[in-house]
Amino acid sequence: MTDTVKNTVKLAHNETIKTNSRYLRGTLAEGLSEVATGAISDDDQQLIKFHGIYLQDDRDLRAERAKRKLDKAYSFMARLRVPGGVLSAQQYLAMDKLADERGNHTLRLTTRQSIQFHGVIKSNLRPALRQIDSVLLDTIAACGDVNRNVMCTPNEFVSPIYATAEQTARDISNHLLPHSNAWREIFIDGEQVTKEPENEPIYGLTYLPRKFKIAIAVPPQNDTDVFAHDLSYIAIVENDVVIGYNVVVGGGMGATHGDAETYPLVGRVIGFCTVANAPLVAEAVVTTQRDYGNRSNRRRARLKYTIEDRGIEWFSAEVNNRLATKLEPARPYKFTGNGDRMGWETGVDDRHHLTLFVENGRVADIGTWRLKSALVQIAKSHDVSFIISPNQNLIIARATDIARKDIEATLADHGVPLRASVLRESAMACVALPTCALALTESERYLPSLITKFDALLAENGLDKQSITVRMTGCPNGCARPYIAEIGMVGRNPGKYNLHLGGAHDGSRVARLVKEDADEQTILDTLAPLFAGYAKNRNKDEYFGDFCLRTGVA
Ligand code: SRM
Ligand code: SF4
Repeated sequence: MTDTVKNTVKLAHNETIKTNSRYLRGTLAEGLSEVATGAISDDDQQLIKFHGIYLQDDRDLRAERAKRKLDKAYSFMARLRVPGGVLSAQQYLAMDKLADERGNHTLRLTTRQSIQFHGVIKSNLRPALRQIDSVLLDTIAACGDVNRNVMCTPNEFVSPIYATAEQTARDISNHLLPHSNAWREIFIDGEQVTKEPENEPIYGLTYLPRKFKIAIAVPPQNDTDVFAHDLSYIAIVENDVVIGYNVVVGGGMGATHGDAETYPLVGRVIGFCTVANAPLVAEAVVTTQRDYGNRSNRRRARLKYTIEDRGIEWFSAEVNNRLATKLEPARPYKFTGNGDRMGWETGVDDRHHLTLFVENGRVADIGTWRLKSALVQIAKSHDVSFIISPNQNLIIARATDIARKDIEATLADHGVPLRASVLRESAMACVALPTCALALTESERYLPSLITKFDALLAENGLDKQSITVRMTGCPNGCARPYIAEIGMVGRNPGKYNLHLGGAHDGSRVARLVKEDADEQTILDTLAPLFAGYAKNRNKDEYFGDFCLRTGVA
């Protein structure tokens, strides 16, 4: 069944690209050696994603360069595969160096616990990937029609519960890793090491119909937003031991403005599996999607639509048919929120762990705020680990009592506050302009100033300590998971956003569209009376999203 595609309608062009790619090689090696252009061919642009890389151009420069009849300012974005987001200090230092030597001098922590390097020009791409390989990291399958970076509630050093979950994330990631040797051959060794034709036991020649995403959460935190992914696992803990996971399928955020056939959905729980069985459950879900996913219309090709079209009962039965040990009935669980555990916490080994606020995941030195330099100094001075959180923050893990004091002093010396306002800490923005080819408007560069205005409104109403999730994206693809925020803003046109309200505080409900194409003033005018009403009329412990729903605003 592996290489058989069941659809009889015309296949999407990407299917032909994959079929002809010789397991993800295409003409990438030749294209990367071509010095006449900073770009690569259209088909190779699709293939290179499977290796964690995108061709981009600087959109701030597009109009000016077009006027001067110049080619676009091309560069590549590379994304790490780092399940659960865990890096050693040595690996972090190598990534920082890479950003300086080959990228745009910043590291971008992503909403899926990875790091992106922007601005890598063609001649720097292979050297950059060799630097990544030299510290035993890679970018394999960080994008493309395969399983992506597996997310997990951090952090494995705090307790054995988290350690079990992180290990499951690594096990699933390894189990679903493509077997093709193309990444090493094209970017690292520069020659074909594998003489025999490879095969992809799980994916087959045509891989998956579309991207595939997996996350694990350890309640009460739903920091990884388990309801937003193709497949997720909710850890079930008894007597301080993870006994297994509830399995969630069919979540996804992406939509297209004006296309009613595409929409965000939250996933559904279909059963429980043991820890040992988790990778096999992933294989059963992935192969079901491989065999039944839509390969003709990429907009309808995610798992959520396969389940919508065929029904959750059919899907559950199909997955169980593929499993030697069937899923058991789901176990009770409770989430309280989908943010990170901000600030310091102490683990079972008495080491200290700091979840440091990093606005929209951008690690840089800007004026007197020198986060990038501070992290380098910390990595060089202490035996710590770095863990990217599911909400674009950074955990500095395993600090001793002495290191903790020094880390605080180093951050203060570099003008880096440990914390921000409650609202800012609960906010996320996707990258958008100037690098994202799909952005319709600003996100990362705009949200910080808008949060300042929201903060002022909240303070006027005595709500400055109230946690409310706010998320913004520059287009409807939903990279910062805005549709499940309590306040979601989705880019529609330059300076205009669709305003969504009423998502649940724990990320378990899709928010409702309340205003279309709203500019900043409209958004502020909509929220000001709502915040005032919420301050006066909310029920005890009622979250803002629930209030919007109860009072009919959303
Ligand atoms: Fe995303 C495409 C950035 C998480 C849904 N996403 C893109 C691209 C690669 C644009 C492109 O295709 O040319 C963006 C690159 C921008 C840039 O310049 O860096 C991009 N996505 C990101 C990141 C960096 C946002 C961030 O600010 O952190 C996140 C990287 C995660 C990672 O490390 O792997 C990122 N993207 C997400 C998420 C959130 C998640 O997975 O938890 C989603 C919504 C969940 C989902 O997939 O349903 C998401 N990205 C998309 C989509 C819509 C997919 C769909 O089903 O329709 C696209 C467009 C596409 O695939 O065609 C997209
Ligand atoms: Fe780009 Fe849209 Fe994703 Fe933002 S949501 S990074 S604008 S694809």
